[in-house]
Amino acid sequence: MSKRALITGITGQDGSYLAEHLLSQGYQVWGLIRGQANPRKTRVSRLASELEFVDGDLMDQASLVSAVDTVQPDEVYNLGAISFVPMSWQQAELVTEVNGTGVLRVLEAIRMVSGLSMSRTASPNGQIRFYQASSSEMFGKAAETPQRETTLFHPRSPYGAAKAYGHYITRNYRESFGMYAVSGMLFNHESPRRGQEFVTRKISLAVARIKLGLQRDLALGNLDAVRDWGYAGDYVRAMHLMLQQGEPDDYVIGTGQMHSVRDAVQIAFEHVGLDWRDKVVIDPALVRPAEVEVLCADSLRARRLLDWTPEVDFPELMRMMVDSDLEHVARENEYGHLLLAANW
Ligand code: NDP
Ligand code: GDR
Repeated sequence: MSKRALITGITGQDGSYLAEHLLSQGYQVWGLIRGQANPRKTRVSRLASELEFVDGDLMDQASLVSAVDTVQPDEVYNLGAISFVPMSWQQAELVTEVNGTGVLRVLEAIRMVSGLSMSRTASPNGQIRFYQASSSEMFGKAAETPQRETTLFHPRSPYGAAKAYGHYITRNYRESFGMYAVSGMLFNHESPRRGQEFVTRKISLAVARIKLGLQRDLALGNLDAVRDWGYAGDYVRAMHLMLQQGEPDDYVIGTGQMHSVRDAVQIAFEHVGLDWRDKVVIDPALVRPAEVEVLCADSLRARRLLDWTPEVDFPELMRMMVDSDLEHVARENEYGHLLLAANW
């Protein structure tokens, strides 16, 4: 019998790649959809014949219990979140509710549907396995680089602090109720499906528009920020592998390669034969109140124990995103803005 997976955050970048990966592995996949007529549902429309949907919201406990009860999943992947870090200073309470308490609500839904309590903990077989989308933002201003599973957290945003809560409560439910509950501490991962507010996609889209004469320049914040950027398609394989192990545990996932925002800009502009220095302007309003300067993963443990390796490197990833946006922008220019809005 094929396994059943429930994914929160199905309309996001990772949700779509994970759904594709699980379907290719023979899973039956359900996506949690929130809101009335969520317009982002169209983003997974090309999978519509294979995917199933169930209503629910990370803000609403009863809807999560109902979703888990309806789907009776073998695996739950909690990818739903407000994922844009700057928004977490503007709506700190909401971000804490969705990204922090929301994790607790999914764990509680699994606990209730599985009938677990302080006197009845999970047996190793037949239990619902849970994946939490933890983040390198929890490391923040880390005391060591690269960061590994044992590196202390020092979150620099309400987003990072909420993710740290989600991380700890996942571990706590593992230890309290014997649940197979794990966190993937994933470093930045990108793709042509990345939201347009994130820096790599903002760059690839601007480069395409500038190349096609539709935009004059690109405003950015801190060009010195350094990240370990990988490809989302590689990272969803790691999520799945984490739920296939004998014992539940948390893993750091990244490439181990560091690049600055300036590097990203340079690679993208060079790819279309332009000099970035003529096109990039600095907007101080885009600099964050507390920046995460450097992140780099030591994912040796995942490579060894999960047998996971990333396949796409950063220059290749940036070029892939620029090529994809050149196509989208050309079509947008021809047919109007609707196409780019539904760009994947
Ligand atoms: P996206 O921003 O692309 O997607 C976020 C998803 O969360 C959307 O499907 C959105 O659905 C959903 N969502 C938002 N609020 C709620 C809610 N109240 N209830 C249910 N669903 C909700 O994120 P990514 O795909 O990039 O990231 C996936 C997860 O991984 C996130 O938790 C993110 O924080 C985490 N992460 C991401 C990294 C990255 O580099 N991409 C790195 C490390 C962690 P809707 O259509 O309803 O808005
Ligand atoms: P991040 O990704 O905050 O690391 O979170 P983002 O792409 O937004 O920023 C990366 C770095 O680039 C700098 N930067 C800019 N960022 C944006 N968005 N726009 C700009 O104009 C700009 N100029 C410079 C930022 O200051 C930052 O240092 C992502 C999200 O996916 C999170 O959900 C996830 O948890 C982490 O990655 C790991």
